[in-house]
Amino acid sequence: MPARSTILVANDPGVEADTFLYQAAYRQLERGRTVVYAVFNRPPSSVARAMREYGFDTTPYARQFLLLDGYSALLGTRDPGAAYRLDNPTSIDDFGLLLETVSREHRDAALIVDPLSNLVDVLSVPEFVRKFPLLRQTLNHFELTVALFTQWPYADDVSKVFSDFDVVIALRGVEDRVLFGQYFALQRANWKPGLSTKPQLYKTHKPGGVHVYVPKIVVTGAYTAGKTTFIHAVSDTAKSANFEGSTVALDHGQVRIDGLSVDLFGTPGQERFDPILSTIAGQALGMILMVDSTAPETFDRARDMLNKIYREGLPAIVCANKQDLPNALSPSDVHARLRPPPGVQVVGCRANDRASSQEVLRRLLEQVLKTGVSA
Ligand SMILES: Nc1nc2c(ncn2[C@@H]2O[C@H](COP(=O)(O)OP(=O)(O)OP(=O)(O)O)[C@@H](O)[C@H]2O)c(=O)[nH]1
Ligand SMILES: [Mg+2]
Repeated sequence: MPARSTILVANDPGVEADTFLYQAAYRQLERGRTVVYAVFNRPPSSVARAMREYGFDTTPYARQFLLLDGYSALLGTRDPGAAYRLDNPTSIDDFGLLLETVSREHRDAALIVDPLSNLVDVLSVPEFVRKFPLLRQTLNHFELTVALFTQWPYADDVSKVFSDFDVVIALRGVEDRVLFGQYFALQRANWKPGLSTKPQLYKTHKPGGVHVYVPKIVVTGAYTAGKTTFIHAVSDTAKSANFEGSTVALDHGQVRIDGLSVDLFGTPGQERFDPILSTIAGQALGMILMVDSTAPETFDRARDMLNKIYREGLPAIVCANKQDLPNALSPSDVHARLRPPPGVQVVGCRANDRASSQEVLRRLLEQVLKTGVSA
């Protein structure tokens, strides 16, 4: 991002957005930058508290983290934790003047405005639209501005002000009567015309912050190939329904890796469960085929399972498992015998080793992200 960029995070009501601001603020603190966090709709000290829950503890950065209180004056109170106080939170002009002062005192600070739309709510859309350009100039004094805008169904069109920002990121909900998912999409970045991303589902974690959400990766393969072992090795929490050591329903694991939050679903390997295979694998965003590299007699069965789930374009990887055993075939030998579809790589792995299993998952997730985790 070029210096002095302004980013607008525009969310639909009900879609979690705070975490994006907390995470942005924290990353700036980590880089040694001063962060001015202007908050309009709740007590400023609650921001630091909420950030801590997400794992973004601001205490070590007390001198760099400055809260601007645009809330308390409305209640006639004072927040002792705030460095600045806006005495008239309903005045966009006063806010601009205060920001002028702040930016003079803290050159090259990052500014967070949580939420900018609060000024629309206390003014009116036409007045906000008329007065915003002046405030916009003040934002240029900051090294970076991240402003949140919650898009209530306003009577007038407020999106005109969006074009004054360098970057617009939309946060939307995936709805089917109830909200069951949320996604973000980069709509525009001024310095790179034409750049926009596919919608990415996300989840927020306490602690952890915003993670791109990959709701379904399916792990399949023949009986005893190592699917359950793999899922338990990479997952933070995993559940399996096993009977005498073999999976009878499915394995489910939740993984957090490299800023991603991934749900893994393992299929049983026994043939008697094949009728439910396509149900488990339906709508998968990627698949891992586990094969036991020491048991080439199972490869026909493995290929059969792959064919039941694989469709053209689905990110997929073959895991040549049990590489620690002396009689294991090498990944290239497994490839030669298994003959997976073009573009499906075979990688070696030891499912009982966390790092090795994570490596396989990473390779697959790279492909999944290229394809997009679309809502
Ligand atoms: N040496 C070695 N053993 C492994 C490895 N991965 C799995 N195993 C062993 O292989 C056996 C079967 O592993 P599971 O993870 O239960 O296999 P599965 O694919 O879930 O089997 P089903 O659910 O019955 O289809 C277990 O005894 C594991 O400990 C590995 O990388 N190396
Ligand atoms: Mg199993």
